[in-house]
Amino acid sequence: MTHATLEASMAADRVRMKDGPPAGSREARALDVTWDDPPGLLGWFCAINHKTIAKRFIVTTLGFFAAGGLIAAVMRMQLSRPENTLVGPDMYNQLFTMHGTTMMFLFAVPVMQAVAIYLVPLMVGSRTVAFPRMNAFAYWIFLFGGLMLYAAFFVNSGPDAGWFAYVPLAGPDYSPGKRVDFWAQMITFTELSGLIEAIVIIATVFKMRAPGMTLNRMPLLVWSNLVTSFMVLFAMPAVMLASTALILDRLVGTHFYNPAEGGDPLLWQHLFWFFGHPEVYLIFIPGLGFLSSVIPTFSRRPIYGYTAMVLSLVATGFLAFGLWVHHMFATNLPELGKAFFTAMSMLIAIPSALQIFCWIATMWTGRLNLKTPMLFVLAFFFILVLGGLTGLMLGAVPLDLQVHDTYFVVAHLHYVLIGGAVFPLFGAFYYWYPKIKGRMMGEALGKASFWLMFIGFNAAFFPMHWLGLHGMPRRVYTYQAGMGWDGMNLLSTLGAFTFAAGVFLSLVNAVASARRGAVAGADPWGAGTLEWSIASPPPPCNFHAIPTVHGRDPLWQPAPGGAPARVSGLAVNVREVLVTSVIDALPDHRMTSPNPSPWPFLTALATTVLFIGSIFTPWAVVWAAIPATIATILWFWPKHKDNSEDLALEKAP
Ligand code: HEM
Ligand SMILES: [Cu+2]
Repeated sequence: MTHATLEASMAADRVRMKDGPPAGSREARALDVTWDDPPGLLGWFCAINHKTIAKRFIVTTLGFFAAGGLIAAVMRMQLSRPENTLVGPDMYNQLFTMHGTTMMFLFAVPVMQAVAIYLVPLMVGSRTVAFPRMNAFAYWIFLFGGLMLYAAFFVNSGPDAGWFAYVPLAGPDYSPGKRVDFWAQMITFTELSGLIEAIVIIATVFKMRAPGMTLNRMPLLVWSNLVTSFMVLFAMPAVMLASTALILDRLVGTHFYNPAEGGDPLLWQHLFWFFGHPEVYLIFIPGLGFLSSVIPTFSRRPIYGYTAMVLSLVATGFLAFGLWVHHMFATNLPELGKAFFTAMSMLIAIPSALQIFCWIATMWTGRLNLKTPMLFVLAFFFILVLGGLTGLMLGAVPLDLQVHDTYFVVAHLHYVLIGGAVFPLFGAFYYWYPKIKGRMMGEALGKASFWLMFIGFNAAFFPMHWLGLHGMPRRVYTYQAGMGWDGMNLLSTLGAFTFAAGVFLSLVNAVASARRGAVAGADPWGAGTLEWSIASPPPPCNFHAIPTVHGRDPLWQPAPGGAPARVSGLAVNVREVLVTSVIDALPDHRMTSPNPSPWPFLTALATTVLFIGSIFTPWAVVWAAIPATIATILWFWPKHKDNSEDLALEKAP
């Protein structure tokens, strides 16, 4: 049956066709047509399927990872020997600012959200995310915000005040020109995207879970994304407020950060780190979720200590907001306050340690299967424990004052970020690639890539501890010969290139496997969560029949005799979804999910014009608000077809 005849027969049936159909049947085909993105170039801009958006999002964030990595390579080349002249001080300032900003704002947090947008609906047994159009909008503004930053960089207007943009350095007096304005607007922009994605994820997790998936049966990865999303809701507004106040100081002469007029530069640091410290956990907690998905599968047993794991995820989320002052020990704050923040910084080690013990218990009592995803996950233990130890050291005021702004800190932050996020993320790619692409990634290449990354990483960053303890400051474009720093710097550069070679090998692996990898079945690893119950790659509607859930690992605990294994009764030729209750996931009501639309894209375009224009004149906010408003109204304009579908569904056919 062709698309056209199928659509015609669907229209004739109105909404009488119901789902729960066997794969390959006419109903199943109809579901795919209903949920697929529209074809053609125009359809490309209208796409709202969560998997389409997530794939674009993942590719975009990985593109930024590559860009940030290239910048790091240039920095490491510059630092490989003393008194090098590859780049000058001005360029170097832009480089480390662009590197930090790219990695933190354009790669690490968004990539985790992007993966969540792909996986969460599959793991909770839903056909889509809540608010699919908002989801598409969030992707477009993220893309435009990131491109705006790089456009500025390529015309030599790259921001140069550090990824933390401390005032007064970033203020109007010390940073004239447009460089910091681009930074501030890009921050507001990407964080807006982050906020929207957080809301999309929270609503999906709370209301779209398959019947039976009570909160205490939810996969740990879904829990970790839920905790992360709540943290985003509290952390992002702080930095958006800070960057908006910054651009107001710079553009229209307000005095938020100007002490001469009653402002306070320390306000910047408080707002920034109130966001900046939790941000590290926004990167790290989804990483924990990846571990909790991969470890049970490759230990061939359910996770040990599920409840303890959930509670410690939640505890980590809360505690993360009580530590921000450990980034400000070198400022003139009261000593008692600093002592409190030292204690809090130590405290957060407890829930992390608890998780580590649970994973070890899982592996210990299971049967280990050392495939590539597992290797990346095991690297986490080694790297993160080292990073955690130096973190505890830095959390203590006296040591922090000693090594403040030296390479010791650079070593620490990379151990935590790369150990806590990049290695688990690569493990996750190897693990879910067969689901996304329908083919396996090469094991041999994967292992080679892993070892290059692991050895290269340690060679690149371990020496930095030593350099920091021997006094090498961070954020300097060069250093004099005869300081004794040459050898370690050269080693670090060689290590960085080895690491990059490992990353490149994984890229080659991914591209090659997309065509030539072994065909993966629905569940190549023998895993227990719902996404493995459907075809690889998943059909546009995810689940031809919405499953019901009877345990924590649904595929390992199938429906007991007599219990229903799936839901039926949803229409197949309308985007109808089942909404369930928050705690027990009992069926609540049916709802139609929005159809594809070009307006999220066009609204994002109008918003971008507003933001870029406002870098040059405050009037842009006024004028560009007009197209933005029109686009938003058209986005929500009711369509005759949608209305008649809703009405037809209300009359039970
Ligand atoms: C191949 C991998 C990487 C290399 C070789 C590398 C290298 C560097 C170097 C040399 C610096 C210090 C710049 C200076 O103080 O002079 C730096 C800073 C930094 N890196 Fe990386 N990095 C890598 C990956 C990452 C990743 C994955 C992240 C985050 C997820 C990250 C986040 C940061 C941050 C936040 C800074 C501080 C920037 C600043 O001081 O403004 N890096 N990196
Ligand atoms: Cu911190």
